[in-house]
Amino acid sequence: MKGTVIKSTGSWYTVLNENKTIVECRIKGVFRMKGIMSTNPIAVGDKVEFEMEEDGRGVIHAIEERKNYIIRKSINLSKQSHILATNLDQALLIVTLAMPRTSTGFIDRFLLTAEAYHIPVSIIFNKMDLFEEEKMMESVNEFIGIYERIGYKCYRVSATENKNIEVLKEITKDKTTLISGHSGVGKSTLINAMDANLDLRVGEISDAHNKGKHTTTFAEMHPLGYGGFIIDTPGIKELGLVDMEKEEISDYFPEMRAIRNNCKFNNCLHLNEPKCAIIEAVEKGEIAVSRYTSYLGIMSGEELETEY
Ligand SMILES: Nc1nc2c(ncn2[C@@H]2O[C@H](COP(=O)(O)OP(=O)(O)O)[C@@H](O)[C@H]2O)c(=O)[nH]1
Ligand SMILES: [Mg+2]
Ligand SMILES: [Zn+2]
Repeated sequence: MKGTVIKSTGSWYTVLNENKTIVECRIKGVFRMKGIMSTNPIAVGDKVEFEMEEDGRGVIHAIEERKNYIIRKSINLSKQSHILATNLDQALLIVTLAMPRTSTGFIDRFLLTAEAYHIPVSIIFNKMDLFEEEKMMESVNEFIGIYERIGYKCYRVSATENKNIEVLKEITKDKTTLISGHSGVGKSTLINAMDANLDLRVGEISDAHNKGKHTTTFAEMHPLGYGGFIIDTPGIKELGLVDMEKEEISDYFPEMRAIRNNCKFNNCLHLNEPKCAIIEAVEKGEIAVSRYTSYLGIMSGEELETEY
């Protein structure tokens, strides 16, 4: 039988099979992935083959090749990674401009990582009900415009006022979607607004907060009533940064990638080199200063805020 892993707790895997029933499965044999050493052989999103045992449980014996995956690097410097989720169609980055305000540094770091993983991202600006005054709208639009101009799809929504939730349903229908963002931005409220049957707890700080950073966090995949899956990664707001060379980083900033070949030196790092097309674009206001600041921070290896 074939199915999709929707939850994993370590040794047991919850598999939704093709006829929409749920089977608890174990694994048999060794599953190893090319390229990375991971603490978990199978993760949420994996398409697996399994056989039923007499006790009504299953045994997974094969795993389909992954379209993509996201990992979280272990913090203890071992080379092991934890696979958070696989086979994603897209990610929705939930951000807020107040209560709490999501920083451009965090947004840019997330976008960079998703670009490197080849996962398309839409940015969802939640709590828009807080900005109804016209004066405020101006600075809101300016902020959002930075990302719209680069080509990211941006949506202005309010989970509590049920504004623009229909469009979120449209873009998630029949897709596997990762939901990310800081704690408190309204992820659970939004997911509930999209599908009331899910009934996630609002205002709950994830376990990772209480247990500290070293806890292994398992993602969970929720089937949507209207088709598709939502993957929620409790307590994880940052994707593990893929290993990348300094020369590659500007490739993952789409507005830099577009003009990088115009730099005088083909190994230009866009830091202080003469005739650098990217620095010139920042000076002309064609690349946002905040984006370039994020680029410099990432180039210098700066750790972003990692509070949970
Ligand atoms: N004003 C306003 N508050 C919201 C909105 N969405 C969520 N909240 C509030 O933000 C808080 C955190 O929401 P929650 O869904 O738990 O956030 P999560 O940590 O990202 O899952 C709760 O008090 C929600 O009621 C919104 O669209 N507007
Ligand atoms: Mg939540
Ligand atoms: Zn350059």
